[in-house]
Amino acid sequence: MEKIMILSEIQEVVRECGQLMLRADHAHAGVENKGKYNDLVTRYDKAIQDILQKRLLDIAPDAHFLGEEENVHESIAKGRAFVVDPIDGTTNFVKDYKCSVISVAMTMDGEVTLGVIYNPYLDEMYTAQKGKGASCNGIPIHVSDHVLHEGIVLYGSASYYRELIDESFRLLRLCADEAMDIRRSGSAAWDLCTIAAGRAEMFFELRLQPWDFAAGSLLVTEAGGTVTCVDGSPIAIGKPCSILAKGTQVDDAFMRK
Ligand code: 2AM
Ligand code: CA
Ligand code: CA
Ligand code: CA
Repeated sequence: MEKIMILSEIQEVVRECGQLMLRADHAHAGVENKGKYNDLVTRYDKAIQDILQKRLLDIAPDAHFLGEEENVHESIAKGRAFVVDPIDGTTNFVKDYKCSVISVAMTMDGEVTLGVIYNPYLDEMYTAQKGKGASCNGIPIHVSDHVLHEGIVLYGSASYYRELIDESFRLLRLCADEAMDIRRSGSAAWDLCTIAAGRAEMFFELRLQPWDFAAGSLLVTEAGGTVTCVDGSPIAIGKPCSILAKGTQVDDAFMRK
């Protein structure tokens, strides 16, 4: 099937799922933890993943499916696959903090070919197609060309990975010396949209999962930016990775001193 048609069908289902988030009954969200007290899931995470799984596999029945919830963790190494985070920013969602997104990537042999991220609170639909650029609500987007001294650094601090806190904050301290200001949204996929849209200059977070960064990494690269591991090596979509995304004029060598 034509990629352009797949892209519009993905947007349609993602938009519907966004309506579910906006209409959520937060008093009865069915909040549970997945082992650690701060690793949350709600009935909305599960319901949205179920809808996405069914509808995306209707669009491309041959595809594999990798989603955060309910142990649907198929390999994406070969052939077509969907990589889905039904709600990125679940803690924000539980708090009704209104900063959570739906993230869907389509991959071919482990490479992202389509990325869709929807922020229902801002009604912003981010899309990227490999080799064809990135857009927000149909308008092309570009990463920032500011240097870090005039820039904002976004970060995720991995409070749920206690063993990574010291290293996260060490890197954050380095960023505080280089950048104009610092932000933490609580949604890695949203942070990648923010970099792709040129609203901030650099993002890093240690040990993200494929569903956190698959779609967003294509958005950033198609918007003219760079996405690597924090150590500067190339990212691989099928496994956990510490992500660093940036605009065109950011020198991130200080992160590796
Ligand atoms: P989530 O809301 O889909 O779980 C923010 O630091 C990023 O970390 C978000 O993308 C968030 O995704 C993810 N995150 C939050 N809690 C987490 C946990 N317990 N384990 C791994 N990732 C988590
Ligand atoms: Ca989660
Ligand atoms: Ca996530
Ligand atoms: Ca999630």
